[in-house]
Amino acid sequence: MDFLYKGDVERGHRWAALFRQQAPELNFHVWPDIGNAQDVRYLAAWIPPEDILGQFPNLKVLFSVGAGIDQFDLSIIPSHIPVVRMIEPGLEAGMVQYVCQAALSLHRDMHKYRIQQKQKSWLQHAIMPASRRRIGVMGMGVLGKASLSWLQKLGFDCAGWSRSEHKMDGIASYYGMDQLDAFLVRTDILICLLPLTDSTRHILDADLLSQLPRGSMLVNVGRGQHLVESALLAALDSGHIEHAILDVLEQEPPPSEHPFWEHPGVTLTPHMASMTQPDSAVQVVIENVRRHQAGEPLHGLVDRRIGY
Ligand code: NDP
Ligand code: OXD
Repeated sequence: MDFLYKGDVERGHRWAALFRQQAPELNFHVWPDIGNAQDVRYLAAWIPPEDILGQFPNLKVLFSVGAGIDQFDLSIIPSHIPVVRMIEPGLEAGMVQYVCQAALSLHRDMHKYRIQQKQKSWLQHAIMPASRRRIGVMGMGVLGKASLSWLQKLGFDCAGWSRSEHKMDGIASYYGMDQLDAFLVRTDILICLLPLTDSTRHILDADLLSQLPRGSMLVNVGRGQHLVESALLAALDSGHIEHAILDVLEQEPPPSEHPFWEHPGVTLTPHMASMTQPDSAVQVVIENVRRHQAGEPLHGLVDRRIGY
């Protein structure tokens, strides 16, 4: 029975070593070595191979190497093949670190100090207590909730928004389109941690940004396609949005002429907010393979009706 990995090759070799130790009964292959395609039962992919079922007719489970599954076209994956997203502690820890550093950096005006240094300007800005800084996280899933609980520990005034209702102690919770406006008007730093689906594509548009208070700030760690980039540019140029930290963009990497590269109101990072960590992820994946073989429910099973 074969397990095929298609993603970053260096990390794939670490997966292979861990599989050899922890699940020696599975023949593990790192793409482009696919072994005998007929024997592949489990595939973990970041960018999926073309014609998955044509190539691997006996596939039983498709795993995403990451938390997102928007790289898969669910319409061409037969419904008898479960699609599983990545939920693992290393990925969660990385996202919490990124989100907290982004929120702290915006909260403590680091974007202003970076510009001031270039201008040789030694100027202090008043420190606002964290309890007065209202942070709003879109997406109260695995990563959104973990981030919210650490932001709360840092003393921020936190709220979350999701599709269905979630309760977290001390965190204001909003859900559904009806409550989006109320969530936005109380948000000074907006953090997008949504999955990309038909309902969330381009959700960060001119209308949504206009509902944030003037001078608010944005962190996008979901997907580049959540954001209408021209709307953000207009909001930055008018001063409505003070600064944006973007880890994900519509096109990655952006072309050299993209205005975000040089914009003083934008901090870019190359889609590195978090990464699946082989040492913790492999344990989770092997556990899921064993669950599948025992006919038990899989952790992180994607609900195809809602697309995440
Ligand atoms: P989850 O599936 O655990 O959580 C998704 C959350 O989004 C849920 O709370 C869900 O609501 C909410 N949501 C989905 N659709 C809507 C909608 N239409 N309206 C309102 N809320 C909605 O995902 P994760 O937390 O594991 O991951 C989130 C995303 O983070 C990934 O899909 C990926 O795109 C991104 N990511 C980015 C990384 C990076 O390095 N930049 C790294 C890892 C992930 P409900 O709870 O009601 O279902
Ligand atoms: C993910 C990512 O979805 O890294 O895991 O973007």
